[in-house]
Amino acid sequence: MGAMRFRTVLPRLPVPVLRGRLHDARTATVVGRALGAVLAVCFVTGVISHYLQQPPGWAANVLPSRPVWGYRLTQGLHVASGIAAIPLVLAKLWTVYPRLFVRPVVRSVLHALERLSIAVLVAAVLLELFTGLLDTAEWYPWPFPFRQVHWALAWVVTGSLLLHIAVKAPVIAANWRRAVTVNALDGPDRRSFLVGLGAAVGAVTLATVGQSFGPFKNVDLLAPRHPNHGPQGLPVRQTAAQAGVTRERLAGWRLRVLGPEPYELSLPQLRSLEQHSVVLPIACVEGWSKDAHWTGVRLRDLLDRAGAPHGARIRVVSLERGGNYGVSVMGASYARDPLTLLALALNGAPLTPDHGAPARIIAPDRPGVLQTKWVTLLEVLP
Ligand SMILES: Nc1nc2c(c(=O)[nH]1)N[C@H]1C(S)=C(S)[C@@H](COP(=O)(O)O)O[C@H]1N2
Ligand SMILES: [Mo]
Repeated sequence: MGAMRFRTVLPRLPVPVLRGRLHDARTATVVGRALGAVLAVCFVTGVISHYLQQPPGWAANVLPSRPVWGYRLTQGLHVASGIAAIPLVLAKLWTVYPRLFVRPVVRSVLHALERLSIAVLVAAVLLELFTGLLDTAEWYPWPFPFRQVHWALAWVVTGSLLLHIAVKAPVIAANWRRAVTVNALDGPDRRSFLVGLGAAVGAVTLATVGQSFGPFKNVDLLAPRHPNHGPQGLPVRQTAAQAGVTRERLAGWRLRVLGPEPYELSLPQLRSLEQHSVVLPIACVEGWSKDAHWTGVRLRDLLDRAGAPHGARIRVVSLERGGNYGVSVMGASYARDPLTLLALALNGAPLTPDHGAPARIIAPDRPGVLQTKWVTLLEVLP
């Protein structure tokens, strides 16, 4: 009896009937392949970012330190493609959402599995883009660790996306090219939709990419960082005060180098060593980056003096206690690179406390989080 009533009520639910060209398979295919391309770039650059930041043991010493702008480019692309994916995902969902209301809800086991995989894909991709976008603004209003969850979700998105593409392959293939027989009504509505979507993608990209791409820095209206804002012409993510690095803690600073022949240096002693100047970017995982002039002592000179073997990895320890950035490990390819400095000066002036005074690491082709500030100890690892 109850079931009967239910059955008669169901069809009267206000189910939207949206069958126009904006919701057809051709539009879904055109938007979907643009989204697929953008997500592929985002995934590949994200994997690069992950392994540069946390290299697996075998890779630690062989990661390339060239080109010096490599990470700057891949991370810039990662954040830009992630941002571009947001309007594309929304447009894709809008195009296909009438399919949410197809009846019967499930036709078969296979159909149920397909719907389930799409639910997983949609949930994962929305959460992935949302957490990534908020990370660019350093905003973490959730109880889980960002990096691990963002990494795991990337695989969920990629797996369910590949499954989705496989299931839809016939539909995608059939709609890849524009139908030859275009009826008189076909065209303008779809074209305006796609042009509008392209404009939205262009607008969010233009308004944010300036945080890493100099020529657009004056229009980075939506970017959380402006590359010119900050002391000494370089942004600062975490100030000395925020890191708990106080004047008292910096007083009496010395650099300790632990290796086969350990030694200590005061700041004047460090300044009396051979100084080198390099132009290298800081490239933050959050998507901003900026070139700067750095002057200091070559890390490899400091390591040679401690009798470090050429293949050794180095642990770099900051005065900063706690937090995620106080210690970094550097593989041999970076440590031996002539461009890698223990920098004492930035853009022609001694480092300010916010930039890691008196000494910080700057190395080519490395994520910003590993460019440790307020360095007090270099330890040659066995
Ligand atoms: N000790 C220490 N080193 C650090 C940081 C930090 O917070 N503490 N920030 C890192 C990050 S995330 C980046 S991008 C670069 C530049 O950060 P800054 O903007 O805080 O100077 O320095 C890195 N080195
Ligand atoms: Mo960073």
